[in-house]
Amino acid sequence: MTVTKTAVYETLTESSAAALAVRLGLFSSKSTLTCREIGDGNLNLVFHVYDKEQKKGLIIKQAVPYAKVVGESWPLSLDRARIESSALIRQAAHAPHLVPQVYYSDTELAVTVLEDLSSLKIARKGLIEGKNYPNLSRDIGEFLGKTLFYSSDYALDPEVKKRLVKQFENPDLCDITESLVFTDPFLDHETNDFEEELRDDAEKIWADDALRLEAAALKKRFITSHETLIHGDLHTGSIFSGDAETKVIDPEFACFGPIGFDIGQFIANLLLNALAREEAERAPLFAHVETVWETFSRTFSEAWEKDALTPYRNAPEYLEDTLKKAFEDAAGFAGCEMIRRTIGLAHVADLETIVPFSRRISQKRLALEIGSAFIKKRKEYRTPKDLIDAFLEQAF
Ligand code: SR1
Ligand code: MG
Repeated sequence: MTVTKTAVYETLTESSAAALAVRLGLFSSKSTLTCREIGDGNLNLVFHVYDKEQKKGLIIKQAVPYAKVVGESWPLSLDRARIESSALIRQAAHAPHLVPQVYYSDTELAVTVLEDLSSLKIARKGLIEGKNYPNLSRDIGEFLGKTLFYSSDYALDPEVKKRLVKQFENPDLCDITESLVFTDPFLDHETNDFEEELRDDAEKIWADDALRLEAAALKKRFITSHETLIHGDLHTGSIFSGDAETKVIDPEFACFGPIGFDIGQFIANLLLNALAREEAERAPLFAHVETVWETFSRTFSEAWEKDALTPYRNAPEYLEDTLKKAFEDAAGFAGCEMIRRTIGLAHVADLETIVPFSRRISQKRLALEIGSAFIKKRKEYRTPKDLIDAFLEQAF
């Protein structure tokens, strides 16, 4: 992997992206390339460059200096490209089979060149089509167990950890999460976006002082708890899945944060998909919720027993406490994610594609109720089964 600095930032086009790939020596100048902009996310340009003869492709991802989903009125630092490639490299050190390879990155052009994963599908899309991806939660649990342990204080020399916290300072993208996940959905804010039919439900949230207080406590935890390097945006749109493979992409929101954050976001997005499905089709999602926690806690515990520093390694009660707190946090963060994906700025296709409209509204209403219960009752929950029971209590 090379990191270079070019002179000037300019937004790539399909032809300049293909030319860049040739200039970098990733394709021969004689190859006939196709290049398409395929980005359907909220923030970046994504180009798929493909050589039909060699059957070889790659992805060029470029950050633009504003949030694409809103427009140029929301400026955003290009530094997220550096954060993303650095996070991918750290994650690859512990879970190389679960992240795309980085071929090249350029901090000035805000470009990352990545392995082509187009033989796989974005997990959210597959789950909406009814695919169940049997390995999904086991792979994500392993990814989380390894990446969250090996960037934590339990594994890192304190000096190294302090340097890493600085390296991964990500104020612009953390601000998005702080506002869109923890703040705006809990008050009558202009960024919120929901159907008029949900106004009473939104107002109920805005008037619920106990809920708002707990959401504030979770926000404070996200901001102040620098436990480990988190992915920061681990929803099912940040995962490529196939029958046998899983790859976690897009860690541009990476920062030091609480261990439970990624776990909670992943679980919330599984449950949002479950809400979109008929009851008879939900069991695989519930199984994923159980498996991701079991695999995460087993992988994290094994790494702890093998590699935790003194004095943590010989303190099994400390490991137990750490996992208990991570679970409680995960339940609360999952609740915030379910609420913000329903009435906040950034929605999810799982809920948006529910038909007919009346069912979409009733399922969104359930998402708000389940999310609120997760936030308020998170300290009572001990196992994934408790989360599923809380879901079923509302969704039956
Ligand atoms: C303005 S960005 C909106 C959302 O898209 C990203 O994927 C994050 O989830 C963010 O909150
Ligand atoms: Mg993303």
